[in-house]
Amino acid sequence: MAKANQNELFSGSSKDKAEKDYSAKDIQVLEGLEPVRLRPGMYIGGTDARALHHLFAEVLDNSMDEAVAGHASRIEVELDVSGYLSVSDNGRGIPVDPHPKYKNKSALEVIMTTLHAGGKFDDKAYQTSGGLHGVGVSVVNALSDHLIVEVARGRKLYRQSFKRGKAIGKLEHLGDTPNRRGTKVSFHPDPEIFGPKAHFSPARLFRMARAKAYLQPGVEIRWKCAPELVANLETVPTEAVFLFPGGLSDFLKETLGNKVTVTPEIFKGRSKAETGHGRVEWAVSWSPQGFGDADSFVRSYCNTIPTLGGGTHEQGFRSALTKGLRAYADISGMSKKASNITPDDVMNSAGALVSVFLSSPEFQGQTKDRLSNAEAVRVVEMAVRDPFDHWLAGSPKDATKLLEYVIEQADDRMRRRKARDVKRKAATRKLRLPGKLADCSNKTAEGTEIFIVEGESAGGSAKQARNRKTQAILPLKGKILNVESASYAKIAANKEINDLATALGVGLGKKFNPDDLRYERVIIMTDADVDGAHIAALLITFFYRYMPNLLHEGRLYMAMPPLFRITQGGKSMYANDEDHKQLLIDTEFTGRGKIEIGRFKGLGEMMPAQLKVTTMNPDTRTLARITLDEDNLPTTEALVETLMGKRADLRYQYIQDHAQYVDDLDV
Ligand code: 28F
Repeated sequence: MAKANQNELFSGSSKDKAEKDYSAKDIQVLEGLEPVRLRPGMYIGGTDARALHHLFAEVLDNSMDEAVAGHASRIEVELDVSGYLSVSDNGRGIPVDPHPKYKNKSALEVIMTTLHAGGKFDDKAYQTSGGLHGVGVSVVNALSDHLIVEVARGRKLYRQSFKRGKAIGKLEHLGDTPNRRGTKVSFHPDPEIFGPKAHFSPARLFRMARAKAYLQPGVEIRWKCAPELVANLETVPTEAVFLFPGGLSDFLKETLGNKVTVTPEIFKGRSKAETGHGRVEWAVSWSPQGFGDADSFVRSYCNTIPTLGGGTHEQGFRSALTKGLRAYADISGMSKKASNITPDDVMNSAGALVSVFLSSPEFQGQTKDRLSNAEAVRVVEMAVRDPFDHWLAGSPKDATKLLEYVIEQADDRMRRRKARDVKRKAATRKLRLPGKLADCSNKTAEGTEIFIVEGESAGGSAKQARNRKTQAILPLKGKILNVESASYAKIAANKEINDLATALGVGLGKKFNPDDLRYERVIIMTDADVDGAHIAALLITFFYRYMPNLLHEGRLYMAMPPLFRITQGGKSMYANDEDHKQLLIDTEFTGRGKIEIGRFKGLGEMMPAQLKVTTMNPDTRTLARITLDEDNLPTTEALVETLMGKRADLRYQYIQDHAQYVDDLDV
């Protein structure tokens, strides 16, 4: 996209291509503003101080969009003594030509007075627009008892005033303005909406303006505030200029102050995609003393919008740092010591900032502040991983210091868990454990595992076959509740679920703490038939919903009991499935004599000794670990909902779409 250079922007002489061919025809007009005043909470999350400052964020985001799109280089923010807040930019100026559908209204008036108007849809210049995230300036207009917008465009100056979202007069043509371009919005929040005592907090506005400047290194943000409003605030000046060429790393340096950090240098960088979709910027440093009252912090943004709820961009960042450190451990001969480090260990004392730009951001959560685009995991991980590998390799001494520090975090965590285990193991002994649980005798969770076994008879065999020191057995009677389609009350009242949670030591509801797990591994052991598979699916759904850490940490397994026993003379072996059976017959039973093939109908049919050697003994068994595709969690989420949720129609459709891939359906 055309990027006017600095002086052109100031002199307003740049005839940006987009200015000519962009006009009112591109505005998708949807509806009036009445609903906004009736239910402001629906649009700005409430009418409290946070919501009041959201008005500022909305207007500022539109200026930032112009800057991110490369059309503006300066933004001014001014709070005057009467509580009017104005924001201006030196961008292209909101289009003012007549709107094709509303003949007697300008594009500007349509954008200011209709909801969702001015959606910057599919325009390259707006390919990473934060404004799309917001509800548009018309909401600000509706909730202001007075708003004035000035547009300098095509070397002409225009103005229009509004009262509670309604135009007070026509668009005014104020004549030539050869040296100015851009948009200025001055507004006064409506006391009818926010209450007579509501007022902007200079400190909050100051912080919001400064944060934006870090996020768009090229843009200069000027701050001005009436002296009366900051008289007793030492941290907020009456004037300031924010311009941070170093972007996020300036932000982090300022936050770090003179803290001691593990490595002398901040790990920072920005992706090659200088502007537009896929641009990533980051800065991270590790401080053992923490950051004020927190041990660590992560601040993330999408299109300069703060994502307080985190999201996929943070996931990609954590993943890149964790994988990078593990890889560094491998090449520096520390992989054994580093084998326990988790993303939490890496981030637990980190001060991290990550900013990503996406053309169509998706936000989730109550306050729409969690980024949910699955691609952001890859975009960020791809952008960060290589530079991190180089940063580590570039200063081996510091890299080793950082790795040792993170290993220490992991070791501390394991020690704390072990100490908790001993305490908990003792504590839960007093707990009413389900009678049918055959617990193991080891005092700590480390090295122990619990088998969740389908049916009483298999449970009996398993209790005989197990290693009493390290293996616990919890027989389940038939199928457990499908938690995906059950109410929480129903789940909490379900005996089987409660027995399961108590046996695992994690409790349910408020008492639920996945870290209280009484075993290192949980192994699902069901018959290798349709019912067994269903029970396994129900259990996996329960764990996915109520103990996701089990999956994230790779602690959930499926036992793999054999389907066949092959005997010839005195020799016998076990096969997991048809292919394995054929392979063994072709390779292990080539001698003469009759080959007997026995098929196991279920675990209960197995003698304890057979069950032990084929399925339970860690030295001879095969286990399938159940893991999550960390790069595609939203896909997993949708799949669990489809396969286990209430919507039978979705399941039906899924079966229709995938039936073609099933080859050996044993009905
Ligand atoms: C103080 C707040 O709102 N600045 C803005 C622009 C520029 C354009 C624009 C805005 C195009 C048609 C949707 C101009 N010329 N500051 C601001 N600057 N909106 S808001 O266009 C709106 C879109 O409808 C603009 C060419 N393209 C875009």
